Amino acid sequence: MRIRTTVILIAIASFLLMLAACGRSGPSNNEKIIKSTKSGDITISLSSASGEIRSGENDLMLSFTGASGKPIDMPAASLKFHMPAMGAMAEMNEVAALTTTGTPGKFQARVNVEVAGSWEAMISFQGPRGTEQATMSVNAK
Ligand SMILES: [Cu+2]
Repeated sequence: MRIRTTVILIAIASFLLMLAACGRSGPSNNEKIIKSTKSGDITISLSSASGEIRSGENDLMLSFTGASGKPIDMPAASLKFHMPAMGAMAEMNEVAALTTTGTPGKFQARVNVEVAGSWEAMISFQGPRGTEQATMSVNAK
């Protein structure tokens, strides 16, 4: 009886340890895709914890993945949000500050989106064909 209890306790303890380890390694699990687009075999995704872009300061993720969905090395990338001139409103360009993360092809993007509305997310990166550009329309709330 005592031995069996000990064995069960060890089993429970290892299970909890395993859960804790998995939880720690997976902060990317609470990322929601805002938008993605493809350039050749490369998928470019913008994501955030809320899955939204809001007017004001944003902490986003910019990810480049290969055909198989695996992270790919991305030596250089840039991201800016562009809104064309509308009426009396001059065009706006908000450049995101990108920092690398522990995952290849994944950057943390901090950007101040001045106003709510439709923006063009303009991405430039070093692809297999040299410098490539991609754009996606996003909506800031
Ligand atoms: Cu505008």
